[in-house]
Amino acid sequence: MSKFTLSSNETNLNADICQVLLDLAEYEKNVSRNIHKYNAYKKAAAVLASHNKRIESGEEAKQLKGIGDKISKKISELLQTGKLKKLENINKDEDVIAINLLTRVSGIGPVKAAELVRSGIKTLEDLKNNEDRLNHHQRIGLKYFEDFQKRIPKAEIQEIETILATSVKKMNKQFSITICGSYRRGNAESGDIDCLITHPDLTLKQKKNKNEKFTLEKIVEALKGLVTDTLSVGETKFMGVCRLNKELPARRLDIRLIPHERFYCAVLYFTGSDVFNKQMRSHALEKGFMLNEYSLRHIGFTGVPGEPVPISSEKEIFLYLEYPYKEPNERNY
Ligand code: 8DG
Ligand code: CA
Ligand code: CA
Repeated sequence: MSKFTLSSNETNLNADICQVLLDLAEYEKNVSRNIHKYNAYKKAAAVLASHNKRIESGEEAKQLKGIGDKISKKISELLQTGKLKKLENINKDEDVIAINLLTRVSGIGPVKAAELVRSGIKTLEDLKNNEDRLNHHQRIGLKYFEDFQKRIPKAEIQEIETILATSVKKMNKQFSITICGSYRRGNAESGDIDCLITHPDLTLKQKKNKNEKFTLEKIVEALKGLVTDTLSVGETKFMGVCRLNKELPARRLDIRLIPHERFYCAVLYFTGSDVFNKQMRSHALEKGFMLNEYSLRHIGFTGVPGEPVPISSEKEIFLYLEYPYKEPNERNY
């Protein structure tokens, strides 16, 4: 099973082609570590997934924005022969298989995976016998390997959302939580839960004054019944594990505590998709703005970004950028 799945709600008429492109993307990310090629394959797969017609040839695919010469040639080969030599060779390579497997363990990235494979550690069994080579996050990742492979149904995230909201509002009524990622984009299933929390009194200025009322550790403490493990926790980012009940799998939960001024830029960024974000960012540049997960800033004559533009809703960001507003469920590519 590939790590990458498509986040689309509509029927995908090009699902088989997309899967091949996503397998190639995974290879570029994990093995070649070529982020440009990775992005190109991801983008092409997203474009094909949302195309409401079955693609019949590489030439036809090339007409679509986001599919270049090289990828269209691969689509040609795939459609004409029913397979792709490059992918067949990749899938035969024992080390490639091992690297792809190990990077599925939460906390193991491509570099660590390659290092493990070089020293002969290639299976989950090998990992279990070499736990001393793993850090805390990676050990928990290994422990829940099977569970973390499972996608999370929307209904389950809705229940978790209610518990998260109730628990933090018990601490202070003015806390507000938003679950972003594929869940917010309306997908039927998600890989993990991306939760953002803010509070009107949690401002950048107060952050400097170290307001102890709003530490992430205290929030996590209030979630004891839901959260089962902590992978890592800092001032602004918690990575961990939660579980609704014993009958259900353990789930990956990320919580970010965001200063109020930055909340809407964060919501936009963490809603994604990553392909959509890239598009939006380059559109912003064309309009003379720098957009990231923290802020929207005007780029002056000198090319230096100015002070963050005050933002009080996601829609405002679209307005500033003269970009037609897209509902979260329209941001899958
Ligand atoms: P999934 O969990 O259902 O697989 O999909 P997702 O919710 O879209 O992906 P995610 O990996 O959980 O990331 C959440 C959002 O964060 C994503 O939709 C867009 C944004 N994001 C980027 N780049 C990156 C990145 O490099 N790492 C992470 N973790 N998030 C990113 O735009
Ligand atoms: Ca997610
Ligand atoms: Ca995530």
